[in-house]
Amino acid sequence: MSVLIKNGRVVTASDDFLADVFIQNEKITKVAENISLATTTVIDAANKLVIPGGIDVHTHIDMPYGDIKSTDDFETGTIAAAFGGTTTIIDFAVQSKGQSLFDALNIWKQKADGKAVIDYGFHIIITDANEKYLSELDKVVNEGVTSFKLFTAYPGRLMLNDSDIFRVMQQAKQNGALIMMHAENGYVIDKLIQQTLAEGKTEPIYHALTRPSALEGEATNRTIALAKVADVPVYIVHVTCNEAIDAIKQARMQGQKVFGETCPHYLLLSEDDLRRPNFEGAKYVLSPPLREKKHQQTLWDSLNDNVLQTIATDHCPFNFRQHKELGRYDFTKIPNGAPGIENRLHLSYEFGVNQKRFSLNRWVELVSTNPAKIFGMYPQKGEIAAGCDADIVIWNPNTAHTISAQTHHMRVDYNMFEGFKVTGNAETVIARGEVIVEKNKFLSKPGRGKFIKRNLFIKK
Ligand code: DUC
Ligand code: ZN
Ligand code: ZN
Repeated sequence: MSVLIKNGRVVTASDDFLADVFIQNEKITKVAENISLATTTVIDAANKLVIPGGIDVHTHIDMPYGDIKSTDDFETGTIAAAFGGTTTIIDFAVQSKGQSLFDALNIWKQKADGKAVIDYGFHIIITDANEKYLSELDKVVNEGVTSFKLFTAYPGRLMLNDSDIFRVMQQAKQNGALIMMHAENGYVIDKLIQQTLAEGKTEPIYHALTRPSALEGEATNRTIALAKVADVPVYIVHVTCNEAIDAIKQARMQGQKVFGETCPHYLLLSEDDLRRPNFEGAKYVLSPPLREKKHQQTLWDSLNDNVLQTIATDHCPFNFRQHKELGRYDFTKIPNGAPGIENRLHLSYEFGVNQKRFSLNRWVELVSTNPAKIFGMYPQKGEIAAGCDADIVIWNPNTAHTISAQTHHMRVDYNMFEGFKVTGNAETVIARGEVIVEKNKFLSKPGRGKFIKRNLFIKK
């Protein structure tokens, strides 16, 4: 099977040129002017951008949460991702306490197998740093799971103490894996929550008010200090605020290998959304919380200045009806998380590129190339060149649409960006050489996506 993309404007993290792209057997085989090879499928990309498929390195699909689970499974979630121009995701397998890392990984592999329509990898969330599981780390890395998320929040559930965090970092130092951190001070947050509920304050806004940005700054600083002593690189997930940015910037200026991610909701929404009437604020309950607007400019600047390197979604959808409503009388019972997998490229293109906050090349770098590089998939993914996987989005920069739950493909009953107007859309989406989305139609089948064995962050 072959595909020829004619007359497009090829935009990568580093280049911007007019060329044709030839695809054969899942790979890009040629990028050049005026290719005239025989093919079964020709796509005219005149006046459109030809970019590497988006890579979302932060999703929670089919994730158990108390008695419920996130509403997208690997079929619905990855179809929605594809409609938005994302052709690879990295989801989080969660280790329960007392569980082998391999068991956790296998559970998540089974969730994805036969369902995912785009390629996927896994990080593992380590919640039990018992030495017997740490010894598994090296073996899991050999299976292509080369990044591990830890938490400084949620004591008794997901949190590791500083000495366990340090032990995992030491193990990563030995095997070359990348440590990712959810950085918020869990002990202090839990105390604030206890005091706030005791005062009878139960509305969604208190989710944000009990998780102040200073506590994200503290935990980010602490994480960076521990990584420095362990001498490992560290990736801070979902960065939201000035205090965390200051910590990352300082460390990077001193030459420490610290990377950071933010998400569209921190760039475009704020604490004010949690104050929406009729309990609608619950739609915006996620962690770390949405912040005051004053943090947004810093986040945009950091994406431009390379203090932050990636935009991911933290896609973790729960329905407003029935799920979010569990917390109508107690904000701590509102399931934590929100949908976003479908709109990452739309929003970052509109508010980043169209509104001149960063360049077209930087956009590609933030949503595709850097995620591939940091998470061990480059140049297989995140690039347009001969030999790379043919994961390509033909982006129409002129298509305008209004984001809405009425038209999105995510299996959830609301969209945080309802009513946002964006220009730019993934018109044709090619995943390993197969056209899977064309003009708002999904053309493929569940189960075509493959597990990607990722390389180490540090080559051994
Ligand atoms: N952290 C995440 O990354 N996602 C959902 C909730 C959380 O605390
Ligand atoms: Zn997190
Ligand atoms: Zn997350």
